[in-house]
Amino acid sequence: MIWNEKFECAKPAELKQVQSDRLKKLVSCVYNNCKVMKDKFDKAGVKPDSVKSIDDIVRLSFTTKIDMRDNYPYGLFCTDQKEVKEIHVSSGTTGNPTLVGYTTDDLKLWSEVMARCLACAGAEPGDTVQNAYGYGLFTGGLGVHYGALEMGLRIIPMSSGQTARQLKIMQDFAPKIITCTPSYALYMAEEARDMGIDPKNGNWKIGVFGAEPWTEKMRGEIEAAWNMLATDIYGLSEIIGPGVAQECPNKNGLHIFSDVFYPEIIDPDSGQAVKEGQDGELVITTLTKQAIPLIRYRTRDIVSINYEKCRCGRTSPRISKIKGRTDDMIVVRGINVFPSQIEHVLLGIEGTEPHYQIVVDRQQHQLDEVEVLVEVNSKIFSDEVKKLEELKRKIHKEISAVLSISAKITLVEPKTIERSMGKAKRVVDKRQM
Ligand code: DLL
Repeated sequence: MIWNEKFECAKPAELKQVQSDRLKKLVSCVYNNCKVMKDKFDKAGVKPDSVKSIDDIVRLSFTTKIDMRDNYPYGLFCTDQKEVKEIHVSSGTTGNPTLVGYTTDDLKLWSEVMARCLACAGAEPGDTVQNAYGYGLFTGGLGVHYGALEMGLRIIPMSSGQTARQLKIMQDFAPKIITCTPSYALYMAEEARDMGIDPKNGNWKIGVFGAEPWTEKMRGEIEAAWNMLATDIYGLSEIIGPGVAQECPNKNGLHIFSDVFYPEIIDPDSGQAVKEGQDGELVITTLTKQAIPLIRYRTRDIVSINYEKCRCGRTSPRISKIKGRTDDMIVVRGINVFPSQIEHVLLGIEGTEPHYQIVVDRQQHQLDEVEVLVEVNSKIFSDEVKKLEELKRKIHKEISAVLSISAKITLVEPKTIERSMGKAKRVVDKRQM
């Protein structure tokens, strides 16, 4: 079913009018309510009332993760904190995390776009969904939860992990829809088989998988393992959380809800639009958000876009699956990891050198493993084993606290990590995705 035909199937001219009206309101709102944004407009020499249509968006400055970090925590808010009803945070590049805040209307918007996603994947009111995205500061769990409530689904709020219990609940309550990261879906199938449960055998029909990159090959494996349709959902905390774009059963791109999240695809170096169908960086403007509306936010995710009407009847543009990133962020078990976060930790620990390498690997159908190779200085290296073990434990503790995942720490001799003349190769990703 199509949750909001008015917007998801709007004629292009009508949609453009809606986008233009919303952009005009947005620009005046941020200019009048956010000093940081006002300064940006003034610096670029753009007067809010000179923005007449959505085509004028290209005259506005980009917003980046650095803006979010530099103005942490409240600098980009356009509303009073009393209006903010919920906050979430996701990993930032260094030090400060990225904060997202929602007013009551922002939470309504989140519920609406997530309902559109679940319906787009094939859910119908009355269906049961087992939600195995993490609940908490990560936006996955609550985002799906709000959308499922809005749609009138029966929700099993499992959160992630507890796989044996997850599988038992799944068998007992026969959910039609499963939501989790694609790697967890594969892992669960493997665990099910080990427990003597045939994952093919169940009521489940639809998976709504996202929060990390995955390939068509992985889709094939998940669909075969679970005997279900595996759809892709995309989103990011800064924009709303999950709910930015979603595949329909045709699996030919993710419908992006451009009446509220206006997409542009740019060349990451020049900042200019690329031609339709070409790969580029996805830039999003949140046309109706209140607490932290973002203008031309550089997601760093690489996609292409297609404006043709889809066979499902939706006219909303479709982005390709995420093809990569323009920065060095990696997503491990749905958690965003920036090498700079690890560097930050190491710089604060005596005896380590700022030379390190992160190795990410995934054995067949297992969860991602992270190993951090850390160079220690020669003085430490000649120390007794006990001291080295202590150092290792300290690094492990601090890195796990910052990344929220447990990484294996390997201390290596001075000068063993390959030096680079250009951009250091901090990440070795061995995953066959
Ligand atoms: O991962 C929101 C989300 C939750 C999306 C549940 C889908 C399902 P963040 O933690 O802020 O938010 O991470 C956002 O994760 O910029 C992408 O690089 C990556 N990402 C998210 N969805 C996909 C996907 C959530 N379907 C960052 N495919 C984004 C590939 C994805 N990468």
